[in-house]
Formats: sequence, C-alpha cells, structure tokens
Amino acid sequence: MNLLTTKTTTAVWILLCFQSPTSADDEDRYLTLPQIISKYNYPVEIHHVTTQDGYTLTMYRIPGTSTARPVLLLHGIFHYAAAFITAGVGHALGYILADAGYDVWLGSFRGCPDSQTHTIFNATTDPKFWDFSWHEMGLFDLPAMIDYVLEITAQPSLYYVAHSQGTTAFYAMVSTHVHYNRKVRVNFSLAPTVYFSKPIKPLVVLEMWYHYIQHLADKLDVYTIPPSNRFVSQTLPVLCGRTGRFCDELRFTFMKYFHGTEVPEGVLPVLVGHAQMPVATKQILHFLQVMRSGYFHWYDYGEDRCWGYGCGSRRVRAYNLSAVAVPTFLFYSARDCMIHEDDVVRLCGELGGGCEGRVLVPDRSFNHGDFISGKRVRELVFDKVVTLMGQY
Ligand SMILES: *[C@@H]1O[C@H](CO)[C@@H](O)[C@H](O)[C@H]1NC(C)=O
Ligand SMILES: *[C@@H]1O[C@H](CO)[C@@H](O)[C@H](O)[C@H]1NC(C)=O
Ligand SMILES: CC(=O)N[C@H]1CO[C@H](CO)[C@@H](O)[C@@H]1O
Repeated sequence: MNLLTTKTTTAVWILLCFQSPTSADDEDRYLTLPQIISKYNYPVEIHHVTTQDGYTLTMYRIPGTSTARPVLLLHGIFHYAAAFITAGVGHALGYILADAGYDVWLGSFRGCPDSQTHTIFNATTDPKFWDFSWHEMGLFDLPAMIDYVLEITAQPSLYYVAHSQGTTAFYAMVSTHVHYNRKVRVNFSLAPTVYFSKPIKPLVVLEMWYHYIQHLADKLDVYTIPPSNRFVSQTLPVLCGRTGRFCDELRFTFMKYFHGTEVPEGVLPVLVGHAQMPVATKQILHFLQVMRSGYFHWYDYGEDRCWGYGCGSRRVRAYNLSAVAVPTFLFYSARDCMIHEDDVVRLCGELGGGCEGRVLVPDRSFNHGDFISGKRVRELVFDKVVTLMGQY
C-alpha cells in the first residue's frame, strides 16, 4: 500500500470516528437474542451443551417442522449467535433459512457472553478460562454442538454455514477429527479466514509486532481483548463517559470498517449492541501466527519465544486440509479487508476434493462484515446458499 492510500485510510478512520450512530435507540439493541426472535414471531428454543473440556455453550434453535433438515450456523470473531439474526427478518440468514423450511441452530462459541460457564473455571476471575483459540472452538465446541444437534433431531448429518472465524474453526475440526466429514452434509464458508496473503494495514502492523504483543500480553496478563484487568476496568468507564457515548462511537467505527457502507438503515446500532466482547487474546495471536507463517497450523507455544519461519526448520503441526471431504462452497468478495482472492483459491485447491465451488460476490464494494448484514447480502449470497442447499 503506498503512502497516499495509507493517508487516505487514516483520514477515513478519523472521519468515521466523528460520525454519529444513526438510530442508537433501536429497541432490539437492548433485547436478548431469544427476545428478538420471539418479537418477530418465530419460535425459539434455548439449548445448552457441555464440551469435553468443560465449557457450557448456548445454542438457539428456530425449529422447523418435524421433517425439517438441521442447519448449524456459526459466527465470526467479535460476534456471537446473534450475528445471523440482528440484520432482521427477510435479511438475516437465520430467518431466511427458517422461512425456507430448515431447522435452524445458532451456536455461540466459548467465551461469548452466553457461553461463559465452565465446570471448573470462572470466566471473570480465572484466566485459565480464556486459554483457548479457534483451535479449541474447532476441536471441542463444534463436535459437541454437531453431536448434540444430530442427537436431538435424530438426523445423520447437518448443513453447516459459517462466517469468518466460524469457518477457521470448522477447517481445524474436520481436518483433525476426520470422521466429522460424514456428519456434515455440505459446508458453506462465508469469507473463509484460513490464509491471509494480503491483510489490511492494521493487521500487517500487528503481525509485524507479533513478538512484542505476545510478550506484553504475557507480562501484563492480558488474556482477553479488551483486557479485563483492574486498570482497564477502572479506566474504561472514565474514558467512555457517563453516557458511554464515546465508546459507542469507537465500536461503531470498528464495525463500519468491516462492514463498508453497506449496512441497511437502523441495523448498525443493533449490530453494535450485539457485538461480542471480549475475545481471548489467544484467538487473535493464533490468527497472527498463521498470517506470519503463511500456512494453516496449530497454535505455536514457541521455543524460547521464537517460532515458525524465524526458527530455522521448525514447523508447527499443520492442519491437514486434504482430509476435508465435506462438499464445500466458498463465498468471498473482492473488497474483503481480511482475505484476498488468492487465499480462497489456495484454500479451494488444498481441500481434499471437497471444494465444490468458489463464489465471488458480484459487488465490488462488498466487505468482510457484509456477509452478515450487508444491504445486498440476501440477493448476492443468502439466496444462493438456500438454492445450493436444496440441491444436496
Ligand atoms: C465468578 O466470580 C465472580 C466474582 O468473584 C462472581 O461474582 C461470580 O458469581 C462467579 N461466577 C460463578 C459462576 O461462580
Ligand atoms: C492428510 O489427509 C489425507 C487424506 O485423508 C491422508 O491421505 C494423508 O495421509 C494425511 N496427511 C497427514 C500428514 O496426516
Ligand atoms: C464426505 C462425505 O460424507 N460427503 C457426503 C456429503 O454430502 C453429500 C450429499 O449429502 C454426500 O453425497 C457425500 O457422500
């Protein structure tokens, strides 16, 4: 990126910072997920499932008829199950699939506000609770959710649709626990985050500073982002002000960066209200590791704080993508700020015969977050997902 674009990006960041939220008083912002779903007259059930390593996760179900086929939807980082609902009826994938006659299951990964219970660790007081990345979401959360859904519905397999980190966790799972290939009928990856050959500027900077960030996080016990230590928990309210407006604006800015300008009127405040914070520091470090090393691998715990290509021939265990046999459709866009077309082409090529198709969204302004709530996401992505689902 040249200097001019860097400057422009910075200018846009600053401009966005001073834009005020549209209609921050939207009621849905303050409702819980089941309350929202009920409000729009859809049936909703709440389910809990405990993983092998002790995390209790919440799942929401919009049940279909007794013969409806189950679909499991998994969100990206800084989101929870609400990601597939907050954009509203006729627009959010959760409702669209329910309308199309599917039995819709929305899962929240460990660490989400509704998945913060553990058999031993307390999420508030116990740093060990946050000792996970998307690796554990893939190897523990997904199998628990999938098995639970298949048991309750008495079906042999389900459809899987995920956005961003939900796709990363999926590839970690299915390449490692290969028998789950049989339990997934077809897998739709929206903006799959597995390779990052040309990430956005802020991420490049983080990647460059990886060692410092990791070291600092270690030294200061920053095991979540934003950190939950006393300094931050005392500073944040002061910074946010009495009304919380300043922090709201920051969150809006953050969301807008990923969603482009494509969010429908009134949806952004709800989206911001239902953004998930905090996330485990390890989730981010693991992404940065993969970004640095250029291959898809297990979390690197480092050898004397050195790792990957910086450490001679040492290689961390790679996820075996050729073991992924589930028929997979990869949806991606040209303006995705996280992943590049090359990354999707590479992923498609490495999946073990499972890549049924790459679908480039025919809209040049479509960004990473638009896969959840973009103005045109229904016609450009969701309707195609529903059509393809009907063929499998
Ligand atoms: C976790 O610890 C906090 C703070 O001590 C406490 O308020 C909360 O009740 C604990 N949660 C559980 C589930 O024990
Ligand atoms: C990866 O998976 C493929 C297909 O299942 C298998 O043939 C191959 O041996 C695996 N490679 C490794 C390193 O486990
Ligand atoms: C690997 C695997 O189980 N693939 C299955 C995926 O789903 C299709 C359609 O249901 C099956 O035909 C494949 O065998």
